[in-house]
Amino acid sequence: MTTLAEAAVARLDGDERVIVETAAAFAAKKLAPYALEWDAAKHFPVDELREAAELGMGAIYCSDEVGGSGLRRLDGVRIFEQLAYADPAVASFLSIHNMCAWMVDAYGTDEQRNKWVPRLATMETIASYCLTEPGAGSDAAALATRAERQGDEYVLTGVKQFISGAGSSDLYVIMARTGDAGPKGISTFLVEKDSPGLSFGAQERKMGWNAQPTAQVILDEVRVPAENLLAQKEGIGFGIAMNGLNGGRLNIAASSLGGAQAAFDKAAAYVASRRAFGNALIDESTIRFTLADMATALQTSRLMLWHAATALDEDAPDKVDQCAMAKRFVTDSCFDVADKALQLHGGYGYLNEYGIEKIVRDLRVHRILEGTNEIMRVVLGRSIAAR
Ligand code: FAD
Ligand code: 2MC
Repeated sequence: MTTLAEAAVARLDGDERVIVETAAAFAAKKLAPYALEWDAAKHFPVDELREAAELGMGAIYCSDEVGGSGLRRLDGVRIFEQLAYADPAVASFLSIHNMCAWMVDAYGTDEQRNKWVPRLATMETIASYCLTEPGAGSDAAALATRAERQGDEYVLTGVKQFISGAGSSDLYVIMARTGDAGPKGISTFLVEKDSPGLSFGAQERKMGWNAQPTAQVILDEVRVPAENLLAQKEGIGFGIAMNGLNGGRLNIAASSLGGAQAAFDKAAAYVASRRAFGNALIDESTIRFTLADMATALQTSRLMLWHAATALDEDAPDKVDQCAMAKRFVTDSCFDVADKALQLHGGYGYLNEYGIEKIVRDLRVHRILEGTNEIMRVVLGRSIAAR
């Protein structure tokens, strides 16, 4: 049987298909067999991430002139769907690293790009994105971390909350205040892990995303050379952070899609073999209707993501709206698909060994991070009201 996901891939042209199949083969061999083990052990698979980077997945849409893969956002969402089919938590971390790499490539000076992007592409340097603070989550422009210029250095003080990769990553892309209150007073800094004054909070104990660390990043008068101010320009950090998140939101949604597709495939196979009341469960019309709705939600999500990714590739005027809409719709719909897949497994879906409950746990947070789904509605609502 050809699934809708396989049919969508089969229609791609030669190069596009090779990219997707490469990601799928890597994920099936290097991630899928270990996903449950890494979740249980809270193991961050750095070696496998570096192997993914060897295949060009460390800097997917960075320019090839500085070591990136030079691919499109459209290729990116297809890659993250395949990786997440095996492990949404690992795929999502790689998506955050890619967001950071893109921010350096897109906004860095030539010196910054030449220094950092090649190492980010190989993942010799792994990066974390630091926007959220204890007192500023959805209202990100209210962030309080300060960066004071002192001679040829900046001194950073503050706390970043919920940072994915914290403690493991080598480079922290930090949004900090150099000016007045509000978005225009924010700048972006590249802070290396061994900087004196930089420390990390205790690892958070989480519902999902256990194959990657999450902790506070604590800055106590961390001195960084002025050359680490991204773009060598103060006051544009909020725009850099938001533009990074447009693509990040799509990749997180693609990770939801991959996870949900895996849950759907497991459920479809399960109800075909499970018998009750004298028949296979798949012969119940209500179960077929459920599967039909789940398949429709997956395909709608995929098409919406491809459309939004193309809007980003083309720098379309409505790209922010398209990304917000896709993030909201895909992460909600795919969570629902994964939850329905769990339900179709009955009590077995609740057991860890079936691999469904992990997917549900991992996908739940996609409705919260990289901008909550309420904030995605705020973004869209503002845009509709301004028309
Ligand atoms: P709040 O902003 O306090 O929101 C609480 C609730 O109020 C939410 O439901 C929200 O939607 C709602 N709400 C807020 N404002 C409005 C409004 N105007 N209208 C309607 N509803 C509203 N951040 C990083 O910077 N880097 C990371 O790597 C990172 N990784 C994360 C990993 C994990 C596992 C988690 C859980 C979070 C991570 N985050 C990261 C933080 C994440 O982006 C924030 O949790 C998220 O943006 C929400 O912020 P908050 O938790 O402070 O919630
Ligand atoms: N793309 C590009 N520019 C954007 C943008 C986007 N998505 N969103 C806002 N901007 C620009 C906006 O156009 C404006 O620019 P200008 O001054 O040139 O007009 C500027 O940023 C300020 O925007 P607003 O006036 O809308 O600012 P406000 O503070 O009212 O609201 C809001 C901003 C709510 C949209 C923003 O704070 C937000 O997205 N919050 C959610 C935070 C978030 O997503 N956190 C994720 C953390 S990372 C994470 O979770 C990981 C797992 C890595």
